[in-house]
Amino acid sequence: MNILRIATVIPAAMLALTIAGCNTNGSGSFTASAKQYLFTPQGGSGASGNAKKVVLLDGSTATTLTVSGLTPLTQYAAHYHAKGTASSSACASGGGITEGFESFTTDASGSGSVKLLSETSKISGSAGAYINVHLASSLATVPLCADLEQAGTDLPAITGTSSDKSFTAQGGSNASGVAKIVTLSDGTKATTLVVTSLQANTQYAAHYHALGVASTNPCQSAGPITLGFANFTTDASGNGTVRLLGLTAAVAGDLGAYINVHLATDLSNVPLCADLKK
Ligand SMILES: [Cu+2]
Repeated sequence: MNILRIATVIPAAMLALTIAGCNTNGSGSFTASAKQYLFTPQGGSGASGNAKKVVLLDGSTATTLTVSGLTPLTQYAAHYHAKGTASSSACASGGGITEGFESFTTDASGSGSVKLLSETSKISGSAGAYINVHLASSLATVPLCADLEQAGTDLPAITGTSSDKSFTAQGGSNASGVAKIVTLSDGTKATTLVVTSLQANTQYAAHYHALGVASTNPCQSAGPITLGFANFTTDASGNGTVRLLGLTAAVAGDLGAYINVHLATDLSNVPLCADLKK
């Protein structure tokens, strides 16, 4: 494997960005380059797949893992790992986890996919040297690894349009925030929620909701959840950030009428809502 490695590796952070026109605040459109890295089967697993990385202009990176040849109907975990010291080869270097994907379950043919929106700086350079896919029930079993120190393959450029939606305080809260929504031409949507003045050191949940029937005002319409963010915890000042990469179709039209931020321990407590129909 070392024979194939080139002396000067290109850090993931240096992925080229082609900017056709950009605006990181408010609304705007841009073009970003996309790179694909192949997964290499580990331990004779016979599995395969790829990791697609798109570096956005707002400091976030969208990663989609597509894998096949794994054990059917089985739960897997995947992580970005930092470069470790055990080997000069990234996949054998034993580095620590820097960012985790949500666990995912393979279909009846052993294929699966998982998406993650990350803060780019957390997975750049040596902080994002490789991605491992682990058996969720036994993390020591690693059927696939993608070496991100390899050059990767250029994919057709991806265009995006960004739109910022303000959160409105609900129920007497004095919190505030913004939902930064980037709709990408590959059928995904990258959403970053930046919220302030919530309760300090407290866990919150957030979801896209469909338009409900209780009101014509989306935030009062009590519609069902269509896409959920990972729970997040505010800092000592009550500020928090959470990111989500999802399929645009899941929140298209009335399926994505509003985004609520809920107290994780009491979902009926909703301090913030962003009306996406405005
Ligand atoms: Cu909700």
